[in-house]
Amino acid sequence: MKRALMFIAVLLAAWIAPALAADDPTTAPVQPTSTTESAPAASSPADSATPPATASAESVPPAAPNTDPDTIGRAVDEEIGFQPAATDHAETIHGFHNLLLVIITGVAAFVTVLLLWVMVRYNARVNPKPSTFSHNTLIEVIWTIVPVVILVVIFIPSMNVLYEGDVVPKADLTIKAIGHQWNWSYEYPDNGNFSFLSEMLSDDKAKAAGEPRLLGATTHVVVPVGKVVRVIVTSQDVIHSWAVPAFGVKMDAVPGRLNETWFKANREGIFYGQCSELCGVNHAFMPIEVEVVSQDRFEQWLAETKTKPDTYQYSETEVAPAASVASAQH
Ligand SMILES: [Cu+2]
Repeated sequence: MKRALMFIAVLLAAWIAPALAADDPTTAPVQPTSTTESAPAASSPADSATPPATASAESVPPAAPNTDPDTIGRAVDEEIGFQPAATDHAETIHGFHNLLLVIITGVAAFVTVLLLWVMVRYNARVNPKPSTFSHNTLIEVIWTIVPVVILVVIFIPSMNVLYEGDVVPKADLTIKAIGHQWNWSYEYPDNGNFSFLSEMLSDDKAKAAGEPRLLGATTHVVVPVGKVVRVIVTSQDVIHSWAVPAFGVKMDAVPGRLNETWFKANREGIFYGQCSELCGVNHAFMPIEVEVVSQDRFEQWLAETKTKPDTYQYSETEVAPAASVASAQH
């Protein structure tokens, strides 16, 4: 008993000590928050990966980053849990997560109580003469049936979530996301067939633009609100992953393969994501920025892209709109 208590004490100490150390500003690692002094303007993601310890960015007036959870999809200080869902599919995923949380908490609590009860009530000192029976039909039936019921309860909504994410409904719009080491490029095949590159903003530029550090991108994926957007995801070099948490979307970008996912944003705003497949040294510096706008604003943006040939490159050939592609498939 004494040894067991000592073991628990050692475990607690090992758990508490790093937590205390993290509170101590002298030993805590520097947190990469947006208020951290930033490095001089980096010309490429590679530069910003290793910022020098100087602070010459004070001349840039800091714009207040948007932290309104209704119009922004990003991690916010002092929040816990998921980013607010911006699609019905993300809502479904959150619901499934909450169900699993209840089940796993119940199971863990039950097993813990059972274990403690056995340790206290049936240890060698309290119960020196143990019983010798080895079978009990009722309890064996229960411990077989109950886990099966729990698994079935998990299985049904789990398949629902998988199916919903996997089967693309009739798309209003198709975009193509291509992963590169280390940025994303996008194609809008059924809106004039243009393409553009989207790179991470340097710390200074992000600060000036009121964009979150490491999440702001030079160009945004612009899509209309309430429309089914099919995203074709692929890669040019290694495996990346196109992920936007608020949409409940995460799809691997595999070279030589076209993967498909979709989302239908239910409100306007800016939603951030990141490459979510370890793809190399600058993996952390290829953000995704999706701007969900009204149909009118979307059309305005499409018109604007024609006036910026340096940013948006139009292809000679226009491809068939998504609607006719979809009908040709079915
Ligand atoms: Cu990547």
